[in-house]
Amino acid sequence: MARVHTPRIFSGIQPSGGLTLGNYLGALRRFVEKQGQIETIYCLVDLHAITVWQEPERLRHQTREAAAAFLAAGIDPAQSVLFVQSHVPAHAELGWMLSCVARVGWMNRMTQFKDKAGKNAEAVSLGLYAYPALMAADILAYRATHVPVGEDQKQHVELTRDIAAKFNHDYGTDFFPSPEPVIEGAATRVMSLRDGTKKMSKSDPSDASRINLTDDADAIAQKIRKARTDADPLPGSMEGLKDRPEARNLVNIYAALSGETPDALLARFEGQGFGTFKPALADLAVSVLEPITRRMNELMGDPAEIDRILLAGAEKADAIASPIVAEAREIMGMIRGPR
Ligand code: AQP
Repeated sequence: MARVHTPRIFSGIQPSGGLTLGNYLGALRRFVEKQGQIETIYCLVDLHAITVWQEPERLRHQTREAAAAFLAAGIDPAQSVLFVQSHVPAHAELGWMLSCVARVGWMNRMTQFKDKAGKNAEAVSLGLYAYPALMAADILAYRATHVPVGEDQKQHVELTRDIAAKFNHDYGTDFFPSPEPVIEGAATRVMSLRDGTKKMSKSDPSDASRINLTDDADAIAQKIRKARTDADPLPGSMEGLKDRPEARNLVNIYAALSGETPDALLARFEGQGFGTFKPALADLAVSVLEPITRRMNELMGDPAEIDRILLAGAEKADAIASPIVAEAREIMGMIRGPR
């Protein structure tokens, strides 16, 4: 009989910069919603962050700040495991083992690598290329069954399924589950405020392209006021925004923040211009984000407490992942070692 895998969520965010509204709506807020419904394991993936250059002091700051964002957004360390990837050696170890299962041809199809490497593919780090194998290890080290992510990470979760299937097939086992990407809500792909065809990203060189979770009310209002749009009034439904990516993006952000459907929102704003819509969006964004930013600032006042929470989380994560990776080693034919 095929093995039944216990439902378990794993997901992570890279501390490769300050978290954005895209990370919040596409990932963090949904991580909080899942808490209590199912076992939840959340990770600050610093080993992924170093696939591109990180100033060491900044990386430390960004990792603590990302932890503060998780806690401020509502992740409760008593209900979820919250930890830093590099604190649990199982990730790097299984990452190597799975990079021997994954095929180069599969990696070559990863669109995020192509986007990030651009014309510079020969000069980027080997880690950036191998990133999806490490991400597969992050998920499979916990035998997670569900992975809440934004749209941009769907391909990597699908690759994880391929790697799990090949491992299971090659070794004649059903050891790893086939994890499902969970992509839900109105904001699975929040776009840049400067270019509606580009994803909002923490590493975009333009700060005006994104709302940071550390931005104050004035900065949020100013970025929304200056967000690129067009001069046309809003239509009565999303159908009318097919060729207006910037307008569509702002409507999706509003809907995700207010919990309405985009169509219901447009029914309210039909015929109005961005002169009316943008201030309403700014007020809404500030009302949702300000309490989170305030709490983040309070938490950042006590970094030792953040470190304590993360170390306690790492112990719990290690207790789950380490025996799973030991068993995977044995399946692969390695002699049982000290761990
Ligand atoms: N713009 C976005 N809209 C919706 N979801 C998003 N996510 C990221 N950007 C958006 C989701 O956030 C989670 C964490 O992402 P990540 O930190 O692992 O890396 P990323 O996807 O590459 O995000 P960034 O902000 O663009 O980081 P950099 O600039 O460092 O590459 C994922 O679930 C992601 O889908």
